[in-house]
Amino acid sequence: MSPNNKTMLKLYHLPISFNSRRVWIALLEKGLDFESVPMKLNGDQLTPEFLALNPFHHIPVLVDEDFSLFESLAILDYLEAKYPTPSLVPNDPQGLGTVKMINLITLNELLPATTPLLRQSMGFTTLDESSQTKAQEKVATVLSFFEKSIGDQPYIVGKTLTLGDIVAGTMVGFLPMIGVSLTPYPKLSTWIEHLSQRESWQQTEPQPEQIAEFRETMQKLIAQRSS
Ligand SMILES: N[C@@H](CCC(=O)N[C@@H](CS)C(=O)NCC(=O)O)C(=O)O
Repeated sequence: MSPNNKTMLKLYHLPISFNSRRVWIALLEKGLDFESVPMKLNGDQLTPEFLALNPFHHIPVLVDEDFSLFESLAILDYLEAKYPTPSLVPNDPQGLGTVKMINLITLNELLPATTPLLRQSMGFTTLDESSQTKAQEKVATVLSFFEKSIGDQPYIVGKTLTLGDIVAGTMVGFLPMIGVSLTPYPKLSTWIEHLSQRESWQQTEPQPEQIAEFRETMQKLIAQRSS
């Protein structure tokens, strides 16, 4: 057991989900021991036991003894406050605000812009030309902003790894898999290359069979929700 960790944390997650991968990486980067509870989202998120943890039936959920929490960004804040070493947030006001901004841009701008492209790449939908262009333009706006934010630094905010790298880096690193090239963004490409050499990234890298299984599960979920 890590010296940081007196009690066993429990993470309900789906290893391929961005929303849970960011929490998983933060736990690894902090050297925290935790029990992994892999979910399939094949209905296991709708059991009374899971709904008692999260009535919105979403992973990830973190349980820390008698306390439980959902919403990945809230979980990251909790982990930082409870297990501050090593720190994953800057201690100056500008750095802290910038990390928060990067995280919110990722969730509020990049994720919605990416979703139609992801659904198309998984074969769930076919976008018309105008929707495709609109989605690509929105993604490009975020990537250009991130490219500028990195500048000549090794990480997205400063000289050390922060939650900004974990939240934005896991999503940006996935974009080539859905047909978004990072070639026009040399600084982002170097940053992703650098992040993907970390043990926490390698340990949590989605595997092709998990992607295939996820595709099938999502197809069923979409069919159920549209019927
Ligand atoms: N804003 C939430 C989003 C969580 C979320 O959407 N999780 C998806 C998987 S990526 C889920 O659990 N879906 C199951 C369902 O909708 O029933 C977070 O950041 O934790």
